[in-house]
Formats: sequence, structure tokens, C-alpha cells
Amino acid sequence: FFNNDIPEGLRRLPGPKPLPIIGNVLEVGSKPYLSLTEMGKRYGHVFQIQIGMRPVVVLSGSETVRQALIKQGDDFSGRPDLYSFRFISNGKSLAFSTDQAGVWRARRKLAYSALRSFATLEGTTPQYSCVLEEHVCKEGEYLINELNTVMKAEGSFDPFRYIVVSVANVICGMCFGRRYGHNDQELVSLVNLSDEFGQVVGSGNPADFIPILQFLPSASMKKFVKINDRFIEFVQKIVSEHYVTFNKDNIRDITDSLIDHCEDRKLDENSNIQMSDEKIVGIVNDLFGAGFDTISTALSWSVMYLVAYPEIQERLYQEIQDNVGPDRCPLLSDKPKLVFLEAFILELFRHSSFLPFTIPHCTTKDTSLNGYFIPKDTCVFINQWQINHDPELWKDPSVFIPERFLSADGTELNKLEGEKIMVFGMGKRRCIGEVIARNEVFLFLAIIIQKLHFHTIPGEELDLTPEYGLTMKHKRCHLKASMRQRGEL
Ligand code: HEM
Ligand code: HJJ
Repeated sequence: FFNNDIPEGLRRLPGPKPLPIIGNVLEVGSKPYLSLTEMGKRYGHVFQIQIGMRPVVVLSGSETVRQALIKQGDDFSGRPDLYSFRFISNGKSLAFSTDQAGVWRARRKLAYSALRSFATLEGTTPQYSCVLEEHVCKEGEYLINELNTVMKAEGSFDPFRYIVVSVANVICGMCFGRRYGHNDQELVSLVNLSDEFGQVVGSGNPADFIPILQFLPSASMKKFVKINDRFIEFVQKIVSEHYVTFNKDNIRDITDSLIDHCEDRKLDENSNIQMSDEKIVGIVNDLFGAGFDTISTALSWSVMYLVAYPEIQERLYQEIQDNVGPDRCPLLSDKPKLVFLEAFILELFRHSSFLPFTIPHCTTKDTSLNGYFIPKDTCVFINQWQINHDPELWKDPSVFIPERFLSADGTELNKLEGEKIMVFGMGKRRCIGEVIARNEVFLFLAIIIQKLHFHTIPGEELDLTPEYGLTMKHKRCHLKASMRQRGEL
């Protein structure tokens, strides 16, 4: 008997019947990207479930999602007030907070311009096209040496454990102007907690929707609060050091540039956007968190796929041998030639869909979609996994085939096919790190495939089942790697 008032000409949202108190929690289960994809087949591309007492609209289908996030972008650009989001950056995160449109837009612009200056633009070393390239080439070399050392000492390694440190160092370089050793416990222990972070913030966590669960003791929630506290403490310490050594005439990194903007804002008397220094400098939390968590997940999955498909790994190696050779570091300017690597990355994004849902959205006003009424402040899940596995869009969607993104003769990338994939969201809330992410994944992969050959421990099975979360990870495992001999094959 809730909201019986549907405006004339609009229909009530379809969806499964909710149980009292828990709603549809049981049907959603532990793999929402699969259960909500199944429900979409029955109820269509716009349907409603109830998590606890709270209605949630689930969107799938490329056209429907495009309509909502692009054509009706403003209506769907909010974030819901979810319990777990309150602990991220003390509730002041750019990506997860319920900031009003004006404040969010101003912060997003600051984040963009900071990333541009310290990733995309040219740095001080002329041999590199941008700061990002410089960081990745340096960290790539450290990573190869580290893996070589660990292989000699232990005979196998946990790929995520080392990749995440290298990736964190790239974003640390841009955000904080510093790097950490592969055995620095302060960094290693922090970035190795990201699986538990993602499991709590993943779309559909019952504790976000059912208030009584927030009062019951929960081991994962307790851990989540602790992870966020550690994260805040880690960043805050570096930020404080930056304030002490800050010099307006020498902006060293993203943290400095955000500190500098706090001054700008005070000078700008016409500005009608009220923002605390904390909300400005706090942007660096999001950039650092997003910068290490997403890319390390993408690269760790890549290595798993290389091991699962040895013939693909050989073809990638051969392509690098033929177009870059064994001696120099692969660069972004090699991208047009390394089409199979590009196709591999696209298929990795599509097949793994390791970011199965965007961050939850929220309607900012009463609206409608495909003729269904959606009230203001409704939580909206966007099912990216469904789009990437939709049989209407893809032939054999469950099979890993990089060639689907190449021309028939295998020499050209089919860009249009690649644009059907959805992993960075779209519209007003789309990822602001997309270009950096695509370039960083490309460069790291080219560098490690050029130097290393990855394989399983003989007799051990490879498990490619994802564990559900905001970013889905594979189970931790051990692999082997050997150095490619110069001129091998
Ligand atoms: C938001 C994907 C890397 C910064 C998002 C969203 C997705 C996404 C799906 C949410 C969109 C929505 O809610 O509709 C990815 C993927 C990455 C990646 C797949 C890597 C492969 C990065 C990097 C950065 C970054 C490297 C920054 C250094 C952000 C920020 C937001 C965001 C700040 C929040 C935007 C907002 O709420 O307005 N990303 N991302 N991401 N991403 Fe990324
Ligand atoms: C984190 C892992 C974190 C933040 C942010 C503030 C900002 C993944 C998607 C988009 C990227 C947007 C952001 C992701 C979250 C992490 C991540 C972790 C603490 C954080 C869809 O990034 O272990 O701690 O604090």
C-alpha cells in the first residue's frame, strides 16, 4: 500500500513480490550481478526490488541505461545515503557522498584538473609523453625485478600482492610525490585490505538497507570501519606533511595542487559554492583509493587470463617482440601497433566485468523511464555486467575471445565494438580516471608481458570465479613466472 499515487499515463514498476521486513534479499543472494541479470529477463530492463523495506530500481540493457544516465542525466545523477558510505572519508568522499549537485560538480572539476596536471600532462623528463608514462615505466621495472627476486627465493608468488604495490606507487607518485618499497609494511598492509573494502560497498549489501543490521555486531562492518580509519590516517599524515612544506611557487603533486585551490576559493568572492578545506583536500582520498584499487584488480585479472589462455599470452608476447623488440620500454606511442593487446584489454573488461555495478545512483527528482514512474530519492543500481554479457549485443558472451574486437584479418581494432562495453559508467557520474586507467593498464601489461612469462604451479587448478564486491577480485593464489630470454622464439 506504499506510494499508490502514480502520475497519470505512467505505469507502476514491475518486480518480484517482497517478503515482509527483508524484502527480496534472499532472491538477490550473494551474486547480485547474476541474480539481477536473471530477474531482468523476466521483468525487463527497468524493474524494482526491495532490499529490507527500501525500494531499489535496477536498470539493465544498453539503451535503457543510456537513456537514464545520458538523456535524463540530471534526474539520475545523485548518490543514495547508504550506511556504509558514511564511513568512507568520514562521509566526505567525492564518489560516495550525498553532496548536492553544485558542490559535487565543483569537487569533480577540481579532481579532474588535478589529475590532468599530474598524470596526463608532460612531466620534466622529455623521453616520456606524460607523467603517468614516466611513473609506470619506472614501477614496471621495479615490479619485474621484485617478481624475479621472489621467484628465486620462494618459487612462486601471489600476483595481487605485488601488483597492488606497484599500482599504488604510481598513484602515490602523482598524489603524494613519493613511493614505497615492496616490503614497506605501512603501504603493503593498507593496500592489501581492498578486497574487504569492496565487499562491504558492493551494491546490495543488506546492512546498507536494513537498519536493524546496523545495530547488530558484524565482523565485516567492524573491519570496514577500521580499514577506512586506517586509510584516512595514512592520507592525513601525508597531507599534514604537505601543509608544513607547502610552497605556492612549487606545486609538487596533486595534494599540493588541492591545498593551493583552498586559497583560490577564499579569494574568489563571487563563488556561491561553500566548500570546506577538508572537502577540497579530501578529494585526494578518492583519487588514491580509486587509483590503486581498480587498476590493481584489472591487472591481477589480466595475469590470471594470461595463465588461463597460454596461446593468447604467446601471441601478446610475439606482438610486442615484433613491434617494440626486447630492449626498450613499451610506450603509449606503441598503442596503435599493439592491436591484439588492446583487444585483450577490451575483452578483459567485458568478460570479467570486475566492476559489475556502478556505484549506486539516486534519483534527484520524480522521474520516469520506459513509461514507469520512479519517485525522487529512489536508489538505482546499474547492471554493467548484464550489458557486457547481453546475448543481444554479444556472440557467445561467456567465452573469452579478444579477436571479437579485431577486424577479420586481425590487423585493426574495431573501435565501435569496443564502445559497446560498459565498465566506466556513463553520463554525469562517469569515471574521471578512464583515460588514465586505460593507459596505465596498457603500459603495465606491455611491460610485464615483454619481460615475463606467467604460468600455473604444475598440478594446480586455476580458479577464475569472482568474489562479489564493488570491484570483484579473484581468489588469492600463487603463480610462477620466468624471465623471457632476450630474443626468445
Ligand atoms: C567512478 C570505473 C579507474 C576515479 C567510477 C565509476 C566506475 C568506475 C564504474 C562509477 C560510475 C557511476 O557511479 O556511474 C573505473 C574502472 C577503472 C577506474 C573500471 C579502472 C580500470 C579510476 C582511476 C581513477 C578513478 C584510475 C582516479 C585516479 C574515479 C572517481 C569516481 C569514479 C573519482 C567518482 C566519480 C563521481 O562520483 O562523480 N569509476 N574506474 N577511477 N572513478 Fe573510476
Ligand atoms: C577508495 C579501496 C578505499 C576510497 C575512497 C575514499 C573513489 C571503484 C569505483 C570507482 C572508483 C571510485 C572510488 C573508489 C573507492 C578505497 C578503495 C580501499 C578508501 C577510500 C566504482 O576508493 O581499500 O579503500 O576512501
